[in-house]
Amino acid sequence: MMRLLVTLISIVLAGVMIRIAVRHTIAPLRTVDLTMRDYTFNGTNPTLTFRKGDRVRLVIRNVETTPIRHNFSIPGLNIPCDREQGPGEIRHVIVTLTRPGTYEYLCCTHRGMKGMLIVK
Ligand SMILES: [Cu+2]
Repeated sequence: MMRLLVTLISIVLAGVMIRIAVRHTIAPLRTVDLTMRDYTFNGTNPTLTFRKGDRVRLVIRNVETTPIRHNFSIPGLNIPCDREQGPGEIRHVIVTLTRPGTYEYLCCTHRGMKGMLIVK
């Protein structure tokens, strides 16, 4: 009887542990490509929309056909300007979006080369 009780309690505890583990599972990494060309991101400076908690990998690529250099940053998310990227160079930025809000992504080198990133 006692052994049965211990077994039942163990099963219930295991279920609770599994439920807690699932709830705290890290969100999958979502990859977003940003190309830099003609002083724009992806040609249109698109608004990028995410949900709170999303983990995002930004793949930022300079695809200019002339020797124009760009430099990516998201000041509001503490993603600083880095060294300038020449044509063909790629920078990866991985960020977890923990705070809802509207943020600006931009090129540090060229004023007006920017778009919005929204976390809902
Ligand atoms: Cu630029």
